[in-house]
Amino acid sequence: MKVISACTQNCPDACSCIVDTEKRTVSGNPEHPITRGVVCGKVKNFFQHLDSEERITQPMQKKDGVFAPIGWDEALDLCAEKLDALRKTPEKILHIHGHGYRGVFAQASTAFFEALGSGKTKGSICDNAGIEAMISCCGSLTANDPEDLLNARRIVNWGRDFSRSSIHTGLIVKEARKRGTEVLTITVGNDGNAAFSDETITIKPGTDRFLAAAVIKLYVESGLLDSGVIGRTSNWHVFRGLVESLSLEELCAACEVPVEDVEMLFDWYEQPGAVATLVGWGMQRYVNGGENVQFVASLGMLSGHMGRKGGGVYYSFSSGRNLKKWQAETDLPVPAERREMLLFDLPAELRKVDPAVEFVFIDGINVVNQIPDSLGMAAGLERAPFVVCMEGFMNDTALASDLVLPPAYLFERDEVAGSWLHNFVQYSRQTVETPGQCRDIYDVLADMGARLESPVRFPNRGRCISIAVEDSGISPEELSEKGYARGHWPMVAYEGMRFDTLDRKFLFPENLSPEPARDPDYPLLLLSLVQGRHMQSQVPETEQRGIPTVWISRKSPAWTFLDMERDIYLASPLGSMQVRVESDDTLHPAAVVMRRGGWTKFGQNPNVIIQPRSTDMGDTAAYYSQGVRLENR
Ligand SMILES: Nc1nc2c(c(=O)[nH]1)N[C@H]1C(S)=C(S)[C@@H](COP(=O)(O)OP(=O)(O)OC[C@H]3O[C@@H](n4cnc5c(=O)[nH]c(N)nc54)[C@H](O)[C@@H]3O)O[C@H]1N2
Ligand SMILES: Nc1nc2c(c(=O)[nH]1)N[C@H]1C(S)=C(S)[C@@H](COP(=O)(O)OP(=O)(O)OC[C@H]3O[C@@H](n4cnc5c(=O)[nH]c(N)nc54)[C@H](O)[C@@H]3O)O[C@H]1N2
Ligand SMILES: [Mo]
Repeated sequence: MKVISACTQNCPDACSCIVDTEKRTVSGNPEHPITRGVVCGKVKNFFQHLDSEERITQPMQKKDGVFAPIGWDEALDLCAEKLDALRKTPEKILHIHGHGYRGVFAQASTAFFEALGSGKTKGSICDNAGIEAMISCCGSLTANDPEDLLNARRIVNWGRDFSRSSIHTGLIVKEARKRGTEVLTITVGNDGNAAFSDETITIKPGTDRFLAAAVIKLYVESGLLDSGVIGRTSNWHVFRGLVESLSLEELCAACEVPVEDVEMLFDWYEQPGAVATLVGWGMQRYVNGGENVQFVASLGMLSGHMGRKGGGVYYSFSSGRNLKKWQAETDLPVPAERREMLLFDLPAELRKVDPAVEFVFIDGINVVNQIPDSLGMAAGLERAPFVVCMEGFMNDTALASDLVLPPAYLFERDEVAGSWLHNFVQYSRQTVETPGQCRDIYDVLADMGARLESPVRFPNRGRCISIAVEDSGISPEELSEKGYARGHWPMVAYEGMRFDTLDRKFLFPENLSPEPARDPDYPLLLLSLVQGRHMQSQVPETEQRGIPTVWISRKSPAWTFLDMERDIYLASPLGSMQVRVESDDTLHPAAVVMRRGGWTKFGQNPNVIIQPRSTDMGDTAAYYSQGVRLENR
């Protein structure tokens, strides 16, 4: 049987899927305007993941370092007993929640621990720096509809990878190109964008703000600025002063882009016709990541392309913007204050908090694997008396937990989820049976909540959905029948350059930070980029054998002195790991690329050597500012 469902993974594209329940295969829904009949590798093969022999299908408890099966009743009673004992000191409970699965029922753990008033994490390991940057300029987080890219005369792509993490944006871009749209990509290299681009500019990692500022400088000098556009900005005189104080040569040197390429980029923005600007998530994973995004957005604005058809600056939307939270309807009051710990710096936070954390609940995140300083994180969980995680594989986080509860995954549970790329809401229908004793986390937490001395109760599932869609204009019936429904947002964001700031005008950044001084012992930057075939760390164990590969350019200083016949290590001040080195001459010479997601237990996890570092905005992990070196041993 073929059933329409949808992907709820942590990916902007949020695809409408057709599941063949007998063959256990997935294809893209051809009717869906964004999915366009295509799903990516990670979803196409999702049943291999679901049906894997590596999957945990019953609750497991660790005793004396060894995991053994435990019944659900016993497991949930144990949790309830421990939570009851901490009910008067909820700060000793810590909820660590990630976006590993998205949607209305995915809010269950957040609602549950909010009702208890437990500690929680703040900041982000994903996209907050860019979000804060966009909000600082525009007053809100929104963009033109992705289908409006078809109206662009030119598209400037600042670091999205159309071949891996932005497949469906890539499909629209491909169609736009057939209709005559031209595409320029700005990248650090090692991406699959060449096939989608007419021009490519290679940039030094983490320095997009200087390139954007250089083009803005050319605008100021050209006298071609539009006074109507300037009138829609609030601090032009300050920004102009900042730009005039900068030298073009120094800006070009800082981003290592030749002045001819800066002039070409200026022409791309300046020639007649609408220009759409795409902003990737890679450029904000640096200590000045927020500023990088602010300057790119400022260029999109100043060149007159925001608030118009075929133009705009695309970062992302909130995937929840069409779906209201149902948390308020749990029957317990929401506490005014909760203890918060920085997610990207959790190993240090856990060491210093007083009183110490005694109960940790983890879901939707492989936290030991995916945050910086993985070994520090594992040690932090080791010190906590009781750690529970909702996880279907014996990954780094499960290994560090005392109790592992097996969840129902995508296609095994009902969900309603939005997207951070497009405006459709999808109904992710359960299409196959849940294996073994796996359970949906909403049911698990409702069950756990009922066992507490002072119970936590959720609204029923139907009520959760009706609350979720009630303000969106989406009918639950349409959603259920068709599998998706469009949320009501304008095709053009900030039409007429009316922003969501207080004065409705665009606010420029007022500071351009120089690149931070780097430790000369670690001269290369480690870029731990996404892999195309898998979702973050959800990688089969069988694909994690051997020594992991890194890529560098043959122009990299490391290429000249490394002896490829001997063992090679990738080292940071935090530690080192053995790697194999391959060449990729599209890469900037300062970069070392390792595809992220490998596990610590297989020696494949870059986060073992990545130090916790914050971006300038949004308390986000600045993974790509990690200095490293390659050495023979
Ligand atoms: N070195 C380095 N590390 C990074 C980054 C980087 O650039 N460099 N970037 C990061 C980014 S962008 C992100 S978003 C984070 C992602 O980090 P994580 O959120 O840890 O991502 P995943 O590895 O996909 O883990 C998601 C978890 O959710 C669980 N899960 C999936 N579906 C369901 C479900 O339906 N129900 C339940 N209960 N659980 C489910 C899976 O079992 C999995 O363990 O990692 C960050 N880590
Ligand atoms: N297949 C697959 N798809 C995914 C995911 C996955 O794990 N697998 N994860 C999802 C998630 S949670 C996220 S956040 C997104 C991440 O999506 P991306 O942001 O695309 O992924 P990253 O690997 O963080 O960033 C990589 C891109 O940024 C470019 N880049 C890096 N540094 C710079 C820079 O300084 N300047 C410029 N101009 N470009 C730079 C790289 O060349 C590369 O193309 O992908 C989502 N989609
Ligand atoms: Mo992410």
